Parts: sequence; C-alpha cells; structure tokens
Amino acid sequence: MEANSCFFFGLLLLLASTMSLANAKVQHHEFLVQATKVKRLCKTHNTITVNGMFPGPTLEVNNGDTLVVKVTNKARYNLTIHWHGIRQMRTGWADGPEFVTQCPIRPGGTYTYRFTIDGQEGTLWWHAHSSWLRATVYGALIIYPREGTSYPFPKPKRETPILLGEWWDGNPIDVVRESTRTGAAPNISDAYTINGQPGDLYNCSSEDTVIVPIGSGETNLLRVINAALNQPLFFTIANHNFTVVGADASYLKPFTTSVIMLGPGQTTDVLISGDQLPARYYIAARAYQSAQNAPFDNTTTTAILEYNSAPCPAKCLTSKPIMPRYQPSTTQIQSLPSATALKVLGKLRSQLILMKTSSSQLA
Ligand SMILES: [Cu+2]
Repeated sequence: MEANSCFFFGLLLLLASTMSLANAKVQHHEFLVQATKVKRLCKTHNTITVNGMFPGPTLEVNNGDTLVVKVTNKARYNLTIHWHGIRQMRTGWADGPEFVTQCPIRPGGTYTYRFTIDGQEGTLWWHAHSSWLRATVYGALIIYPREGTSYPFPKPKRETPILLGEWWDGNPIDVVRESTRTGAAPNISDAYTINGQPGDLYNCSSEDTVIVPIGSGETNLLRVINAALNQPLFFTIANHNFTVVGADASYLKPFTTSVIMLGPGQTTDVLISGDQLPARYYIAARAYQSAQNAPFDNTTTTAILEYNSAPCPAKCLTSKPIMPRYQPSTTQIQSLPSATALKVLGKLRSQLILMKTSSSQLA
C-alpha cells in the first residue's frame, strides 16, 4: 500500500515537472551592437547601442524559459554582454564578464549566449561587460512568473520598466581611458537618465521627458533598475508612496515607503497606486553620495507620472509637474551616527533593510 502511494506521488511529481517543462519556451533574439546617432543634452554622439535602441531592447521571459541571444558586434570595440543577476546553472560560460567567462567578441564577430532562467522571478537587466560600454549598452530583462502561476500580489494593471542611467556628454570609453592614462578619477557624468532621457531639468531635454501613464484607482508595477555605471541613486515619486514587492528577481515581504535607494546593478519592483488627485507628478532620481569630498554628479533626472484623467491645465505642458520633497542631503546623512540615522530616516531604513537582503553586486 505504502509502495503504491509512493509510486502515485512519484508519478504526480513527474507529471508536474513534465508539464512545466512543456510550457517553458525557448526564445531567440538577435542583438546587433553598433554605433548609432543619439542626441542628448543638445549634442549628437555616435553612441554604441543594441539594435539602434537606447536603452536597448527589453527581454521578457517566464521563469523556466530559455534565452538564446545571438550577439553580433559591429562596434569598433571588443565587447561581451552580461546577464546581470541570472543564476547561470551549469551555463557559466554564458554569464558574460569579459576575460572571466569568455574572450570578448571582437569587432565583426558574433557569439551566442544560451541559458535557462530557473527559480528567479521579477526584474533583472543585461549590459555590456567591457570597459565602459555599459554606459549605453544595457536593457531590462523581465521575468514573469512561471507559466500557470501568478505574482504573490494582485496583478498590476500596467507594468513599466524604469531604467536609471548615467550619461556622459562625450564618449564614455574616452572618459575611462583618460582616467587610466592620468591615474585621476574619471570625469563625473553630465546627467542621469530615466529610460535614456535626462528629463525636464537639463538643457535640450524637456521635450523628450519620459511619461509614465497611470489611471485613477489603478495599481501599477514599476520595475526600477539602477543601470548607472557607478552611482547609488535615490528614487522617489512626488506625493506617492509605493510598496516594495521585489528586488533582484526575488519577491520580498512587502513594505511601503516614499523613497528607495539602489546601488548600481540593483533592481527594485514597486507597486504604485493612482490614489492622488489626477495631475502630473515628477518621478525623480538623484545621487546618494557617501564619500566625503569626492566630486559627484549632483543633478536630478525626472520623468512624469501622468494621470490619464488629468484635466488639461494640469496635463498640459505649460504647468510644471509636482516635485518630490527633497531627500536628506548627503551631509545630513553623514552627520548622523548610523544607529540614529536608522531611527530618524525611516525611509532610508527600509532601504537599508533592502540592501541587506539583496545580494546583487555590480559585475
Ligand atoms: Cu552586471
């Protein structure tokens, strides 16, 4: 009898695993890496991009799927692509760090990455892993729940990737080469970006400010990715709290906050509700700088959270969106002993917890 039930249980397990395997898809993509004209901050650059897009294409998979990405390098630099945060189970050679798991793809060359996403759900990203090419060669990698399963929170009405980046008004490769040559720190960036756009507070940038739509009463998922090269960034939205539900492709015990901080490479999934007056609100990111006296880019990048039902005076470009309250300044944070800082800065506290639970590091 016992043997019978054991057999039955085994059969069920086998059936379940076969079914999930049957649902898993193999996705094929082509990445063409090439110089593309990109205009930011009033100046056009020959920017290295994937498929002519900046940021690059968003990959969307389900947990369990296999990605096959053929990368063709038409740029004049050596390059590899790293799948940031993916646990490469028995596919270490597909991870991507140049000279660690592979030789770089030389100009004119190709390389095909093949790996299966298993046991990870949420948001990750991909980026170039050679010199400073990742300043412009990056994109989101979204992992939906395994086929037939759902989020451990109510299904959001919309989902929007929010990629925070750092922009140099020059060739990022030249910036790092100059630094290597002189031994001095590399030049600080000239702008931060949200989905590739600096936003309203920079020259020649207002018209292209990213709009994130929301409807009254909706709950939406924002997949925030810090794709900046070096800079930890605060992220906040005027007049809106949000609920953190995941980080680095793992779900978290949800908590509500009005600001998060992401180190370079980290991702954080937040739910935001359209529970404020229909209007336009700034989404903003700026530096969290903890090094004393070190120069840093102290500018602020913005996008606009726009209620679909916002009346024209509020929606029309003539009226300025509402700006988030300023976050505690670097010096304020530094002047507090860390224990006090934790108590006083409740907002930061949640982030510090997040940092501890997150194992992601920029690689
Ligand atoms: Cu990485």
